[in-house]
Amino acid sequence: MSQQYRIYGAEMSPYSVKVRAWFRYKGVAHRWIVRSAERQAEFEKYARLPLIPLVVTPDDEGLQDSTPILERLETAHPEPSIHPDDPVAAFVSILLEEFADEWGNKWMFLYRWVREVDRVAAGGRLARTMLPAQEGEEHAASARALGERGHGRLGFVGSSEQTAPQIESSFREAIAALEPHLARRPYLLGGRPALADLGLWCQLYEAWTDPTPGALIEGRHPNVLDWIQRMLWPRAEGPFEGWSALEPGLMPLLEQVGRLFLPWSAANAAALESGADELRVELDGRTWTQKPQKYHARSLRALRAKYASIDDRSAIDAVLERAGCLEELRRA
Ligand SMILES: N[C@@H](CCC(=O)N[C@@H](CS)C(=O)NCC(=O)O)C(=O)O
Repeated sequence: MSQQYRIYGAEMSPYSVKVRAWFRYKGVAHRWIVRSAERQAEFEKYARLPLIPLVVTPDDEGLQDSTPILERLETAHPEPSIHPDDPVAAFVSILLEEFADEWGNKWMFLYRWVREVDRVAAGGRLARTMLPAQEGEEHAASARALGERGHGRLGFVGSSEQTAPQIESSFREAIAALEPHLARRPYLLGGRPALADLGLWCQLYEAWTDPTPGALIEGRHPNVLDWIQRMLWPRAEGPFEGWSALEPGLMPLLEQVGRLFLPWSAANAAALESGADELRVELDGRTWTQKPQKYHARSLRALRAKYASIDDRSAIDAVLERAGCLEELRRA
Protein backbone atom coordinates (compact mmCIF):
# COMPACT_ATOMS: atom_id res chain seq x y z
CA MET A 1 0.00 0.00 0.00
CA SER A 2 1.34 3.41 -0.91
CA GLN A 3 0.56 6.53 1.12
CA GLN A 4 -0.16 8.61 -1.92
CA TYR A 5 -2.92 8.82 -4.42
CA ARG A 6 -1.85 8.24 -8.00
CA ILE A 7 -3.38 10.06 -10.97
CA TYR A 8 -2.92 8.46 -14.35
CA GLY A 9 -3.56 11.32 -16.71
CA ALA A 10 -2.21 13.58 -19.40
CA GLU A 11 -1.63 17.30 -19.74
CA MET A 12 -3.85 17.31 -22.85
CA SER A 13 -6.79 15.65 -21.09
CA PRO A 14 -9.15 18.23 -19.56
CA TYR A 15 -10.64 15.86 -17.01
CA SER A 16 -7.16 14.82 -15.89
CA VAL A 17 -5.95 18.33 -15.17
CA LYS A 18 -9.30 19.06 -13.49
CA VAL A 19 -8.70 16.31 -10.94
CA ARG A 20 -5.03 17.29 -10.54
CA ALA A 21 -6.04 20.90 -9.78
CA TRP A 22 -8.27 19.58 -6.97
CA PHE A 23 -5.30 17.72 -5.43
CA ARG A 24 -3.10 20.78 -5.72
CA TYR A 25 -5.72 22.99 -4.09
CA LYS A 26 -6.29 20.60 -1.22
CA GLY A 27 -2.61 19.85 -0.66
CA VAL A 28 -3.38 16.12 -0.76
CA ALA A 29 -0.30 14.02 -1.59
CA HIS A 30 -0.45 12.57 -5.06
CA ARG A 31 1.73 11.36 -7.88
CA TRP A 32 0.96 12.44 -11.44
CA ILE A 33 1.68 9.58 -13.81
CA VAL A 34 1.56 10.30 -17.52
CA ARG A 35 -0.44 7.60 -19.20
CA SER A 36 1.63 6.31 -22.09
CA ALA A 37 2.16 3.05 -23.96
CA GLU A 38 4.76 2.11 -21.34
CA ARG A 39 2.22 2.34 -18.50
CA GLN A 40 -0.55 0.41 -20.20
CA ALA A 41 -0.35 -2.81 -18.13
CA GLU A 42 -0.30 -0.87 -14.85
CA PHE A 43 -3.22 1.29 -16.04
CA GLU A 44 -5.32 -1.72 -17.00
CA LYS A 45 -4.88 -3.28 -13.60
CA TYR A 46 -7.07 -0.55 -12.07
CA ALA A 47 -9.15 0.90 -14.91
CA ARG A 48 -12.65 -0.32 -15.78
CA LEU A 49 -12.77 1.90 -18.86
CA PRO A 50 -10.02 2.97 -21.26
CA LEU A 51 -10.37 6.59 -20.13
CA ILE A 52 -8.29 9.04 -18.17
CA PRO A 53 -8.07 10.26 -15.53
CA LEU A 54 -7.73 7.17 -13.41
CA VAL A 55 -7.16 7.86 -9.71
CA VAL A 56 -5.73 5.03 -7.59
CA THR A 57 -6.34 5.56 -3.87
CA PRO A 58 -3.78 4.78 -1.16
CA ASP A 59 -5.84 1.59 -0.58
CA ASP A 60 -5.25 0.57 -4.19
CA GLU A 61 -8.75 1.25 -5.43
CA GLY A 62 -9.18 2.57 -8.96
CA LEU A 63 -11.60 5.51 -9.50
CA GLN A 64 -12.76 6.88 -12.85
CA ASP A 65 -14.99 9.65 -14.15
CA SER A 66 -14.04 13.08 -12.87
CA THR A 67 -17.33 14.16 -11.27
CA PRO A 68 -17.75 11.07 -9.04
CA ILE A 69 -13.98 11.11 -8.40
CA LEU A 70 -14.24 14.65 -7.05
CA GLU A 71 -17.35 13.81 -5.00
CA ARG A 72 -15.55 10.90 -3.42
CA LEU A 73 -12.33 12.85 -2.76
CA GLU A 74 -14.25 15.82 -1.38
CA THR A 75 -15.94 13.54 1.18
CA ALA A 76 -12.55 12.19 2.27
CA HIS A 77 -10.87 15.65 2.32
CA PRO A 78 -13.64 18.18 2.94
CA GLU A 79 -11.54 21.23 3.86
CA PRO A 80 -11.31 23.76 2.33
CA SER A 81 -14.62 22.96 0.67
CA ILE A 82 -15.10 23.45 -3.06
CA HIS A 83 -18.81 24.05 -2.37
CA PRO A 84 -19.96 27.47 -1.12
CA ASP A 85 -22.36 27.68 1.84
CA ASP A 86 -24.75 29.93 -0.07
CA PRO A 87 -27.24 27.36 -1.40
CA VAL A 88 -27.91 29.23 -4.66
CA ALA A 89 -24.21 29.65 -5.44
CA ALA A 90 -23.66 25.99 -4.50
CA PHE A 91 -26.20 24.70 -7.02
CA VAL A 92 -25.07 27.12 -9.72
CA SER A 93 -21.56 25.75 -9.23
CA ILE A 94 -22.81 22.19 -9.77
CA LEU A 95 -24.79 23.26 -12.84
CA LEU A 96 -21.82 25.10 -14.36
CA GLU A 97 -19.61 22.08 -13.83
CA GLU A 98 -22.08 19.87 -15.67
CA PHE A 99 -22.36 22.46 -18.47
CA ALA A 100 -18.58 22.60 -18.78
CA ASP A 101 -18.08 18.83 -18.76
CA GLU A 102 -20.73 18.08 -21.33
CA TRP A 103 -20.94 21.25 -23.44
CA GLY A 104 -17.70 23.15 -22.79
CA ASN A 105 -15.90 20.00 -23.89
CA LYS A 106 -17.33 20.61 -27.38
CA TRP A 107 -15.45 23.95 -27.55
CA MET A 108 -12.20 22.37 -26.62
CA PHE A 109 -12.57 19.31 -28.84
CA LEU A 110 -13.79 21.22 -31.88
CA TYR A 111 -11.01 23.82 -31.78
CA ARG A 112 -8.37 21.15 -31.17
CA TRP A 113 -9.17 19.06 -34.20
CA VAL A 114 -11.17 20.98 -36.79
CA ARG A 115 -8.50 23.29 -38.30
CA GLU A 116 -5.20 22.15 -39.65
CA VAL A 117 -3.05 24.49 -37.56
CA ASP A 118 -4.52 23.19 -34.30
CA ARG A 119 -4.60 19.58 -35.46
CA VAL A 120 -0.91 19.66 -36.38
CA ALA A 121 0.05 21.21 -33.04
CA ALA A 122 -2.14 18.89 -30.94
CA GLY A 123 -1.16 15.78 -32.91
CA GLY A 124 2.51 16.54 -32.31
CA ARG A 125 2.09 17.09 -28.59
CA LEU A 126 -0.10 14.02 -28.21
CA ALA A 127 2.39 11.81 -30.07
CA ARG A 128 5.16 12.97 -27.74
CA THR A 129 3.03 12.14 -24.68
CA MET A 130 1.74 8.77 -25.76
CA LEU A 131 4.79 7.51 -27.67
CA PRO A 132 7.69 9.34 -26.01
CA ALA A 133 10.43 7.17 -27.54
CA GLN A 134 9.65 8.21 -31.10
CA GLU A 135 11.70 10.79 -32.99
CA GLY A 136 11.96 12.21 -36.50
CA GLU A 137 9.85 10.63 -39.24
CA GLU A 138 8.35 8.10 -36.87
CA HIS A 139 7.13 10.88 -34.55
CA ALA A 140 5.83 12.88 -37.52
CA ALA A 141 3.84 9.92 -38.79
CA SER A 142 2.28 9.31 -35.37
CA ALA A 143 1.51 13.02 -35.00
CA ARG A 144 -0.30 12.98 -38.35
CA ALA A 145 -2.19 9.80 -37.50
CA LEU A 146 -3.29 11.18 -34.12
CA GLY A 147 -4.40 14.43 -35.76
CA GLU A 148 -6.49 12.50 -38.25
CA ARG A 149 -7.92 10.35 -35.48
CA GLY A 150 -8.98 13.44 -33.52
CA HIS A 151 -10.52 14.96 -36.62
CA GLY A 152 -12.39 11.72 -37.30
CA ARG A 153 -13.86 11.76 -33.80
CA LEU A 154 -15.39 15.24 -33.99
CA GLY A 155 -18.82 13.68 -34.51
CA PHE A 156 -18.73 12.13 -31.03
CA VAL A 157 -18.99 15.57 -29.47
CA GLY A 158 -21.71 16.54 -31.94
CA SER A 159 -19.40 18.70 -33.99
CA SER A 160 -20.14 18.93 -37.71
CA GLU A 161 -20.21 21.60 -40.39
CA GLN A 162 -23.78 22.26 -39.33
CA THR A 163 -23.06 22.68 -35.61
CA ALA A 164 -19.54 24.15 -35.62
CA PRO A 165 -20.61 27.83 -35.96
CA GLN A 166 -22.86 27.46 -32.93
CA ILE A 167 -20.16 25.74 -30.86
CA GLU A 168 -17.64 28.44 -31.74
CA SER A 169 -19.98 31.31 -31.01
CA SER A 170 -20.86 29.70 -27.69
CA PHE A 171 -17.14 29.62 -26.81
CA ARG A 172 -16.59 33.24 -27.78
CA GLU A 173 -19.66 34.29 -25.83
CA ALA A 174 -18.50 32.37 -22.74
CA ILE A 175 -15.04 33.93 -22.62
CA ALA A 176 -16.51 37.38 -23.27
CA ALA A 177 -18.88 36.87 -20.31
CA LEU A 178 -16.09 35.62 -18.04
CA GLU A 179 -13.75 38.53 -18.77
CA PRO A 180 -15.49 41.27 -16.73
CA HIS A 181 -16.56 38.77 -14.07
CA LEU A 182 -12.97 37.65 -13.49
CA ALA A 183 -11.71 41.24 -13.49
CA ARG A 184 -13.37 41.61 -10.09
CA ARG A 185 -12.47 38.35 -8.34
CA PRO A 186 -9.81 35.66 -8.66
CA TYR A 187 -12.25 32.74 -9.07
CA LEU A 188 -15.75 32.25 -10.46
CA LEU A 189 -17.49 32.32 -7.09
CA GLY A 190 -15.20 34.74 -5.29
CA GLY A 191 -11.94 34.41 -3.41
CA ARG A 192 -11.41 30.67 -3.74
CA PRO A 193 -11.97 27.94 -6.31
CA ALA A 194 -15.24 26.01 -6.49
CA LEU A 195 -16.37 22.96 -8.40
CA ALA A 196 -17.46 25.29 -11.23
CA ASP A 197 -13.90 26.59 -11.59
CA LEU A 198 -12.49 23.08 -11.87
CA GLY A 199 -15.01 22.11 -14.52
CA LEU A 200 -14.93 25.23 -16.67
CA TRP A 201 -11.23 25.88 -16.23
CA CYS A 202 -10.06 22.52 -17.50
CA GLN A 203 -11.82 22.97 -20.83
CA LEU A 204 -10.58 26.55 -21.24
CA TYR A 205 -7.06 25.62 -20.14
CA GLU A 206 -6.93 22.98 -22.85
CA ALA A 207 -8.37 25.40 -25.41
CA TRP A 208 -5.72 27.93 -24.44
CA THR A 209 -2.94 25.44 -25.28
CA ASP A 210 -4.20 25.15 -28.87
CA PRO A 211 -3.26 27.92 -31.35
CA THR A 212 -6.67 29.19 -32.52
CA PRO A 213 -8.60 29.34 -29.24
CA GLY A 214 -5.36 30.30 -27.43
CA ALA A 215 -5.17 33.41 -29.59
CA LEU A 216 -8.84 34.20 -29.00
CA ILE A 217 -8.27 34.02 -25.24
CA GLU A 218 -4.95 35.85 -25.13
CA GLY A 219 -5.85 38.60 -27.55
CA ARG A 220 -8.80 40.09 -25.74
CA HIS A 221 -9.34 38.32 -22.43
CA PRO A 222 -6.45 39.08 -20.07
CA ASN A 223 -8.47 38.30 -16.96
CA VAL A 224 -9.54 34.93 -18.33
CA LEU A 225 -5.87 34.27 -19.11
CA ASP A 226 -4.82 35.19 -15.54
CA TRP A 227 -7.49 32.84 -14.17
CA ILE A 228 -6.36 30.03 -16.48
CA GLN A 229 -2.84 30.37 -15.11
CA ARG A 230 -4.02 30.83 -11.51
CA MET A 231 -6.08 27.64 -11.66
CA LEU A 232 -3.03 25.51 -12.41
CA TRP A 233 -2.17 25.90 -8.72
CA PRO A 234 -5.39 27.18 -7.15
CA ARG A 235 -5.41 28.52 -3.62
CA ALA A 236 -7.80 30.19 -1.21
CA GLU A 237 -7.28 33.96 -1.37
CA GLY A 238 -10.52 34.92 0.38
CA PRO A 239 -14.09 33.75 1.05
CA PHE A 240 -16.75 32.80 -1.48
CA GLU A 241 -19.08 35.65 -2.37
CA GLY A 242 -22.84 35.53 -1.85
CA TRP A 243 -25.08 34.89 -4.84
CA SER A 244 -26.33 38.46 -5.17
CA ALA A 245 -22.79 39.74 -5.85
CA LEU A 246 -22.14 36.96 -8.36
CA GLU A 247 -25.39 36.99 -10.28
CA PRO A 248 -24.73 39.87 -12.71
CA GLY A 249 -21.50 38.28 -13.90
CA LEU A 250 -22.64 34.67 -14.03
CA MET A 251 -26.09 35.21 -15.52
CA PRO A 252 -24.85 35.31 -19.14
CA LEU A 253 -23.27 31.90 -18.67
CA LEU A 254 -26.39 30.51 -17.02
CA GLU A 255 -28.42 31.84 -19.93
CA GLN A 256 -26.26 29.78 -22.28
CA VAL A 257 -26.97 26.78 -20.09
CA GLY A 258 -30.68 27.44 -20.49
CA ARG A 259 -30.59 28.31 -24.18
CA LEU A 260 -28.16 25.70 -25.51
CA PHE A 261 -26.92 23.09 -23.09
CA LEU A 262 -30.05 21.94 -21.26
CA PRO A 263 -32.30 21.74 -24.36
CA TRP A 264 -29.53 19.83 -26.15
CA SER A 265 -28.95 17.45 -23.24
CA ALA A 266 -32.71 16.88 -22.78
CA ALA A 267 -33.11 16.17 -26.51
CA ASN A 268 -30.21 13.72 -26.32
CA ALA A 269 -31.83 11.87 -23.42
CA ALA A 270 -35.22 11.85 -25.18
CA ALA A 271 -33.68 10.46 -28.39
CA LEU A 272 -32.06 7.63 -26.46
CA GLU A 273 -35.27 6.88 -24.64
CA SER A 274 -37.26 6.62 -27.84
CA GLY A 275 -34.57 4.52 -29.50
CA ALA A 276 -33.97 7.13 -32.23
CA ASP A 277 -30.56 6.94 -33.88
CA GLU A 278 -30.46 10.67 -34.47
CA LEU A 279 -31.13 13.55 -32.16
CA ARG A 280 -32.54 16.67 -33.80
CA VAL A 281 -33.23 19.82 -31.85
CA GLU A 282 -33.69 23.54 -32.48
CA LEU A 283 -31.14 25.39 -30.36
CA ASP A 284 -31.50 29.13 -30.32
CA GLY A 285 -33.09 29.10 -33.77
CA ARG A 286 -30.59 26.71 -35.40
CA THR A 287 -31.04 23.04 -36.15
CA TRP A 288 -28.66 20.67 -34.43
CA THR A 289 -28.41 17.01 -35.38
CA GLN A 290 -26.07 14.33 -34.06
CA LYS A 291 -25.92 10.74 -32.94
CA PRO A 292 -27.22 10.54 -29.34
CA GLN A 293 -24.69 9.68 -26.61
CA LYS A 294 -25.50 7.62 -23.51
CA TYR A 295 -22.97 9.28 -21.26
CA HIS A 296 -24.67 12.69 -21.31
CA ALA A 297 -28.06 11.18 -20.50
CA ARG A 298 -26.62 9.58 -17.39
CA SER A 299 -25.08 12.79 -16.18
CA LEU A 300 -28.29 14.74 -16.87
CA ARG A 301 -30.17 12.25 -14.67
CA ALA A 302 -27.59 12.79 -11.92
CA LEU A 303 -27.94 16.58 -12.25
CA ARG A 304 -31.74 16.44 -12.04
CA ALA A 305 -31.47 14.20 -8.97
CA LYS A 306 -29.18 16.75 -7.30
CA TYR A 307 -31.66 19.51 -8.09
CA ALA A 308 -34.57 17.43 -6.76
CA SER A 309 -32.72 16.74 -3.51
CA ILE A 310 -32.54 20.45 -2.55
CA ASP A 311 -34.91 20.99 0.41
CA ASP A 312 -35.92 24.57 -0.10
CA ARG A 313 -35.84 25.43 -3.78
CA SER A 314 -37.51 28.84 -3.68
CA ALA A 315 -34.36 30.96 -4.03
CA ILE A 316 -32.64 28.75 -6.59
CA ASP A 317 -35.83 28.37 -8.63
CA ALA A 318 -36.11 32.12 -9.08
CA VAL A 319 -32.58 32.25 -10.50
CA LEU A 320 -33.06 29.18 -12.70
CA GLU A 321 -36.28 30.63 -14.01
CA ARG A 322 -34.60 33.91 -14.98
CA ALA A 323 -31.85 31.96 -16.74
CA GLY A 324 -34.28 29.71 -18.62
CA CYS A 325 -32.95 26.59 -16.87
CA LEU A 326 -35.85 25.66 -14.62
CA GLU A 327 -38.13 23.73 -16.93
CA GLU A 328 -35.54 21.19 -18.03
CA LEU A 329 -34.22 20.63 -14.53
CA ARG A 330 -37.67 19.93 -13.16
CA ARG A 331 -38.39 17.11 -15.56
CA ALA A 332 -38.07 13.78 -13.78
N1 LIG B 1 -16.46 11.87 -18.13
C1 LIG B 1 -15.11 11.40 -17.98
C2 LIG B 1 -14.43 11.60 -19.28
C3 LIG B 1 -13.03 11.12 -19.36
C4 LIG B 1 -12.55 11.18 -20.77
O1 LIG B 1 -13.33 11.32 -21.70
N2 LIG B 1 -11.24 11.08 -20.96
C5 LIG B 1 -10.70 11.15 -22.29
C6 LIG B 1 -9.56 12.15 -22.34
S1 LIG B 1 -10.04 13.71 -21.70
C7 LIG B 1 -10.05 9.84 -22.64
O2 LIG B 1 -9.45 9.20 -21.78
N3 LIG B 1 -10.14 9.43 -23.87
C8 LIG B 1 -9.54 8.21 -24.26
C9 LIG B 1 -9.17 8.26 -25.66
O3 LIG B 1 -9.34 9.31 -26.27
O4 LIG B 1 -8.66 7.23 -26.10
C10 LIG B 1 -14.50 12.21 -16.86
O5 LIG B 1 -15.09 13.21 -16.46
O6 LIG B 1 -13.47 11.82 -16.34
